[in-house]
Amino acid sequence: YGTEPVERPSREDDAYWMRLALERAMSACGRSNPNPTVGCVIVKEGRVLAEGATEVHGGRHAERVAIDSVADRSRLRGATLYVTLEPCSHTGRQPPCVDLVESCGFARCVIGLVDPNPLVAGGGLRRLRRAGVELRFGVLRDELIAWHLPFLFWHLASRPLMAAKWAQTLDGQLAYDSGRSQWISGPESRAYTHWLRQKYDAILVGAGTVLADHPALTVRSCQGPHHRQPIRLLFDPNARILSCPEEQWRTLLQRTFTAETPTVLLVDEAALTEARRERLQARGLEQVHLVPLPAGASTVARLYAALEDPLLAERVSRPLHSIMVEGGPRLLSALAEAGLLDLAHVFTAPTIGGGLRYRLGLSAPDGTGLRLHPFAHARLGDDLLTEYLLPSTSKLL
Ligand code: AOF
Ligand code: ZN
Repeated sequence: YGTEPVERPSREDDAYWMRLALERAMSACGRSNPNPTVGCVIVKEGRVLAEGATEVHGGRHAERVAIDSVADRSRLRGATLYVTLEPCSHTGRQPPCVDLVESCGFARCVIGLVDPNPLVAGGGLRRLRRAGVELRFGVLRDELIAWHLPFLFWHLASRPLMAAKWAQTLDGQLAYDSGRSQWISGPESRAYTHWLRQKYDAILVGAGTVLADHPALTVRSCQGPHHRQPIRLLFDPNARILSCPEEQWRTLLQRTFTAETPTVLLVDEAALTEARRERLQARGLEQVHLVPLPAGASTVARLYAALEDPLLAERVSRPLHSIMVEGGPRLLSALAEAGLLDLAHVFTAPTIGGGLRYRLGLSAPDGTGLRLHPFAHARLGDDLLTEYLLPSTSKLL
């Protein structure tokens, strides 16, 4: 994840230690949502004294986790604290980190990003500066923005972040003409996708993808501990899923409606015939929620209104601050065209599909194409991963 540096920084560089703090945060991916998953390392004389990442929502912040792990606090005097986000200066579920940081006598604090939470918003930086701590700010800025984007976006745009994820062939197909899409990218890309899923509060797919792939949409087969499963959101205005053949229905029950995480069916009220409702009710599936789409100007506007509705968050017992859309091309194109995509994770596999059916079908308004801002590149096995911000997202930051 993040941009591969041209020259790997050395241990004398702040970037080296900040990357370690970021890696610490990444190993706790999704654990603290909707709190940002912050990473922290404390370094003295070229060695790591302590490290930490934010605990589950309401738990200790990264700085406190790191500092608490050092029994003899006097060892922290003169050390450098690296933290991906400004230490907080407010009392929330946790006391202000800045009080604790100030009391340790650090010689320097290297801070990644300003916390956009209006309760903090530079307050932590100002406190440390006043206390005479040497500060450095902005190290690894782009990578930290990418990492903390769901949290930043929630404060800057006041709406959930919509991130697209798709795998494509070299000639831009999101599925082969047979409709198969699962095997375009390789195992490394799939492992990365699974890891990434826990960062987002929910995964959204359209009925076409559900009926073609019967996806599980869960976090599995990635390295390290898994912190949580995203909610599954199935967008199915015409209730096609509820009227599929019996054999397919049984497959869906086994794969897509499993009890490990809630599944939400977003359906048009008018398409909800008694028979379709009953099919769901007959099974007593507590983890499956039927949510009618509210009124709106277009289908995607209605979808978005449903996602923003606090009632949905209540049903699934989780705020939905960030959503990853895992295709297919029709849903992705409709969202992009409506200006409702903010970020894209794109895997390109070394395969030529040669077909035409499953491509993004965007009509950019002025015929010049929609230009995205790439912020990270990586090689994953034989695939290339590029991560892009949509133009409206770059403007916010
Ligand atoms: C930090 N370090 O590791 C995190 C911070 O309710 P609370 O007390 O948990 O506060 C949540 C807010 O604290 C959150 O909205 C964000 O502004 C900041 N998160 N701050 O110093 C951390 N996760
Ligand atoms: Zn804090």
